[in-house]
Amino acid sequence: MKLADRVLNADRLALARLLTRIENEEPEGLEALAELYPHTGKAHRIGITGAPGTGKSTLVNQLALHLRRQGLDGRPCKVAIVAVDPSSPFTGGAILGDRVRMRDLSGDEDVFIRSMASRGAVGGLARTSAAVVDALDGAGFELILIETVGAGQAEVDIAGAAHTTLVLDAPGLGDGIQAIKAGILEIADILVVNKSDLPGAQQTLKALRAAIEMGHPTRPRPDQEGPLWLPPVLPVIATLGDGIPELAEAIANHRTHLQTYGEWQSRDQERVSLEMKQLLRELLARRFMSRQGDEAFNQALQEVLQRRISPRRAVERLLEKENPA
Ligand SMILES: Nc1nc2c(ncn2[C@@H]2O[C@H](COP(=O)(O)OP(=O)(O)OP(=O)(O)O)[C@@H](O)[C@H]2O)c(=O)[nH]1
Ligand SMILES: [Mg+2]
Repeated sequence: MKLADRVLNADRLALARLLTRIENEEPEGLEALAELYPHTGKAHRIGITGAPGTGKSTLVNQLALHLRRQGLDGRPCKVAIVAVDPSSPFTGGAILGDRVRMRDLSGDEDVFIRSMASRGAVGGLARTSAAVVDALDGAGFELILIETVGAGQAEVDIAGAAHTTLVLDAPGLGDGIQAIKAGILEIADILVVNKSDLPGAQQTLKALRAAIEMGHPTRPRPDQEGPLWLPPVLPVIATLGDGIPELAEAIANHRTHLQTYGEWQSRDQERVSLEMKQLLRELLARRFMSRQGDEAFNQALQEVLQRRISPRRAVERLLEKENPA
């Protein structure tokens, strides 16, 4: 049976193999993904980001456990976890959490966990993680939790690939100032103050709520159809699972909001459009290099380094050679 068909038949081993093929950009993986693509579009993609050590993995584990049992509408569902470039191994959070519950999760047929390392390629990371999430969507996982460390633009891009983005903060990180600085507050649909068992949690909650109210006018803007979504700020203790049901409820509310005001479709469209533009750039550049070879490029590069022509002019000339007018 073909790889894509085995994945559609809920063969976990085939799915694991497919994801590896996709990550390595092997033709067999890209082929299978193309076959799976018509089956995608059903998953709710949920991004989880925040500074290193804020408890993302611990929270993702607890959330997966909750969603596995009652989904967002009280019905059990299939949950996938994608940990993108975790600075600590994904299992670290799991092992440090509630051991009994984690064992439940790891033996669960309806939960699939995948860690991805960036191998240094920033654009490549965004691209392959998008493809991995598509594959999981096609494989029938209805809720896909995507954990990324919120430290730079690449992470913001990956989180931007979600329908719902959770931004985690924790007390002792400077009352949310770090999150605001990193520019990740703007991408938050839901803010979580994790480690609410630690001192300072109340201040962090207050600071984030104030920041959200300052940044989001409560009056609807004329260019938007529905009312604005005001990101809730929720206290959670991921290690104990406290606040997880409330978090799931907030995600369900956000989903209803997206679906009611057409934002679900517009977010999907924006995500796919960005992905296609990025692919177009990459494939064109790759095609160009394979036709003209490095030599033409290096020659142009030397001319630029000698200040004879500008980078812009050099690229224009290379393109003219490719497609003489
Ligand atoms: N006190 C307290 N500690 C927590 C809580 N949640 C997580 N931790 C601890 O915080 C540490 C980091 O947790 P992780 O879940 O690995 O954090 P992370 O954000 O995934 O970390 P990276 O992936 O390395 O960025 C671990 O020691 C957890 O046990 C919490 O609610 N309260
Ligand atoms: Mg982690």
